[in-house]
Amino acid sequence: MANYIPSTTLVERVRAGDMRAVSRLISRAEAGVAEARDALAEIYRATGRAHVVGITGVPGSGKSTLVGKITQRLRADGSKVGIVAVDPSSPYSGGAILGDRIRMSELGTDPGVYIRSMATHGATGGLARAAMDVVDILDVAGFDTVILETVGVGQDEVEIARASHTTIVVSAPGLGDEIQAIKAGMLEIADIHVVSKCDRSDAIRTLTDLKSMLVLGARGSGADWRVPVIGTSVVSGEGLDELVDAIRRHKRIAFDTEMGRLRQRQVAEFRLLKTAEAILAERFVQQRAQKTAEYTERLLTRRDDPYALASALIEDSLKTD
Ligand SMILES: Nc1nc2c(ncn2[C@@H]2O[C@H](COP(=O)(O)OP(=O)(O)OP(=O)(O)O)[C@@H](O)[C@H]2O)c(=O)[nH]1
Ligand SMILES: [Mg+2]
Repeated sequence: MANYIPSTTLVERVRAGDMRAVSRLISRAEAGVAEARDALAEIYRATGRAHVVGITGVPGSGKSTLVGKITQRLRADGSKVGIVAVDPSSPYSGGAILGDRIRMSELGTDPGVYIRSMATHGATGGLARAAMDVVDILDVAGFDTVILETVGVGQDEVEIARASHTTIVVSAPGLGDEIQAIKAGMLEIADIHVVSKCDRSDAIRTLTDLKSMLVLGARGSGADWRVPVIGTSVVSGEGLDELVDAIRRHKRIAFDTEMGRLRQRQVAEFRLLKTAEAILAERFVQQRAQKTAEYTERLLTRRDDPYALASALIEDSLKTD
């Protein structure tokens, strides 16, 4: 390609806040382009400034709508906000978010806001790996806050929301199960709990159920932080300032306390393991084809057992780089 700009060249432009370079490098990170690996290594070393906020909750709980409201409030002091939505059905497109079109399209033309949707199946070599690379790029590009929205259905998605400084778990009334967070294993991971749609009369029940579950579980809070449960409504505006205030307060916990450092250590470990998994899986997929037919034959004729052959297949894929 004549006009292919090497990824390492893009890094300088990303650092300068060139959004075209940001988009290009993000696409390469998402696709797992090998050529981008050195560039992403350089990016990683330059990270550490942005406040990364994970937000998760079952589909339709109001995550994207909240992200829009949070973003507007964070923008008030000039902070730049990057949004990464890990969800193919996420209604972010061209800066517009359904349910709040007018105000979000204002955000969409705001150069201080960058919205990127990642398809869960588009990322080669691991969703977690790709999502965290994208967060890094936005960090280095100068976004003060990077919000990572993942739909709380699979373990992977929930884990990604946890790989942040501050995790928000959204529950909503009227979605069948009263406390969806329990079912999805999300109760314990929250630094901030939100019950959205508090303009609905059935929200009270969701709020009280969640609060009593938290008392029973008594988890997540430490000496420095007590996990708040915040009721919000984008209709009345209730709780939105309180939520943004909690995010800002938790940022200080994340950056300035032992609890925060411990958390970042867990995130680093998660990242190391997820990246290793992604590399392993990638190599395995690339290499296995060569021996698959031969090993299948050996399995079929019962010359070898499936465990021995599978191990051999893995060994083969690790030998070559
Ligand atoms: N009444 C009411 N409806 C809300 C509120 N917040 C969001 N909604 C509605 O809830 C629906 C889902 O909102 P989204 O923000 O798309 O939810 P989401 O969690 O991002 O959904 P997915 O990305 O599909 O998982 C939309 O129809 C919103 O308009 C609220 O505070 N009150
Ligand atoms: Mg959404």
